[in-house]
Amino acid sequence: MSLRDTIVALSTPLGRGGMGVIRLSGPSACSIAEAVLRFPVEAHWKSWASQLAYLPDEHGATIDQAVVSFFEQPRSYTAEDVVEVACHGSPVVLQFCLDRALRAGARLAEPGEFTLRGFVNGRIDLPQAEAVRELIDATTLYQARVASQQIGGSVSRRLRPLKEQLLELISLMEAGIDFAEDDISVASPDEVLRRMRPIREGVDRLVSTFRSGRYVFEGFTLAIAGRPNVGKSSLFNRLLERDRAIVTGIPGTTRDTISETTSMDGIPVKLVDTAGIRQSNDLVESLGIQRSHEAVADADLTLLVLDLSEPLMEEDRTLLAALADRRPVVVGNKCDLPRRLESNRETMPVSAVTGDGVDELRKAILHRLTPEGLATPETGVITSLRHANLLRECLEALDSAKRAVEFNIPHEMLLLDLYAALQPIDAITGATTADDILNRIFSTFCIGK
Ligand SMILES: Nc1nc2c(ncn2[C@@H]2O[C@H](COP(=O)(O)OP(=O)(O)OP(=O)(O)O)[C@@H](O)[C@H]2O)c(=O)[nH]1
Ligand SMILES: [Mg+2]
Repeated sequence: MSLRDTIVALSTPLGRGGMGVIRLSGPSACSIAEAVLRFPVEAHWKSWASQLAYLPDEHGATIDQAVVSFFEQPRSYTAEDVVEVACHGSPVVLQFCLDRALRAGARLAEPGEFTLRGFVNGRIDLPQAEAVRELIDATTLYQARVASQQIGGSVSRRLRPLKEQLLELISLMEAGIDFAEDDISVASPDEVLRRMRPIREGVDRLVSTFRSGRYVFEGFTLAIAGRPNVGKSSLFNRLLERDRAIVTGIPGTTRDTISETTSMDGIPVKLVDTAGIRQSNDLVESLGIQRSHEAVADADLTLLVLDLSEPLMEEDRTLLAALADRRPVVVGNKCDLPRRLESNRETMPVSAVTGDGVDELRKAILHRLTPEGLATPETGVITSLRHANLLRECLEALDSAKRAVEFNIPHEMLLLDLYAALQPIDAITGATTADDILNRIFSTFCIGK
């Protein structure tokens, strides 16, 4: 794939619509647009301005009117000349316009190539480019907000000062080794440790945002479990805000697991209603109960539902014990009825029928999953597994560097660890060159003045 030629693509979805936009990017964007379109007066390419044009067929008859916008390099999405042709959104017209552009010398863009060019031309960095896709794929406004912050550079903004500190430390150590005879004092172990600490803390803090960052995009699975008739399906419907599952007063109503997706505070949640768990001789019911156990095992979090209007039963006790190590959120349902269950403070009283306590329950669920609170988009959140893994690699290397200092291992070896810590950061923000380090040594240490 050459990045020199001029590419073209339909930038709006295929199909009929009020408008459709065809985007050209590359050195011949303007001349190709001139070959495809007819301008009433001569085309004038003023950056960040629009002009009217006509799309003629082979015989010169007008097919459509278009508004043509021009973005002169480097102030464009790709940092190349970009021309956007906004026609009416008719698939045949748009296809015709696209074909004409191809015949005039443009190449059909590969998926994501406009953004790739923005990255290759240094307009945006890798996390920003990756976030463009997350923004387009966003299914909740909260996701869009987080992605948009990342397009604005929130990840790099948080990484940059850490990388800066790491580079300072590396330069300091390199200088100590390379220019030892020039009276450059070698950094003391305490000094090295003192400089390493804030870097490690910063990277660690960023990695910890991944937990909630992951939930932002992938959402989480919430299983609702309990013995029969405690109101699991009623609670499922209440959380879903519609009557999806069958509710009756007959224990054993739900036979199979049912799942539906909703959102809590902009986070996608897959809710799973399960069959009430008890000893059963009925084949169908016991198969359903088997599935309940599987649903609980697969879930990120389980709501264990009790019935406050009845004393605690043997089945409740068994479930409380069986699920204890999964730390379920224990819910006391039917709090609207006279109370006959002594529960501890951890049990959240709710009523699936009146809705009492449901808001608090939602909060408790989110709090349980992201105890540090949902990272606000402003603070910068790591949402990509790739970034999280790279940052973990960086932490490991920093830990190994710390051990090297503590064991008084020679600086040459320690430097290897520091470079190993720098590499994954580079893989996110873009590479550091030998010049970056040399320049730093020469500028901050005034060697060879
Ligand atoms: N008063 C009151 N009744 C409730 C409440 N929640 C559920 N019920 C009633 O309890 C009965 C059982 O409700 P379901 O939601 O079907 O219970 P379940 O846990 O799904 O039962 P199985 O599917 O059989 O395991 C129904 O008659 C509901 O109307 C509540 O908060 N208050
Ligand atoms: Mg049910």
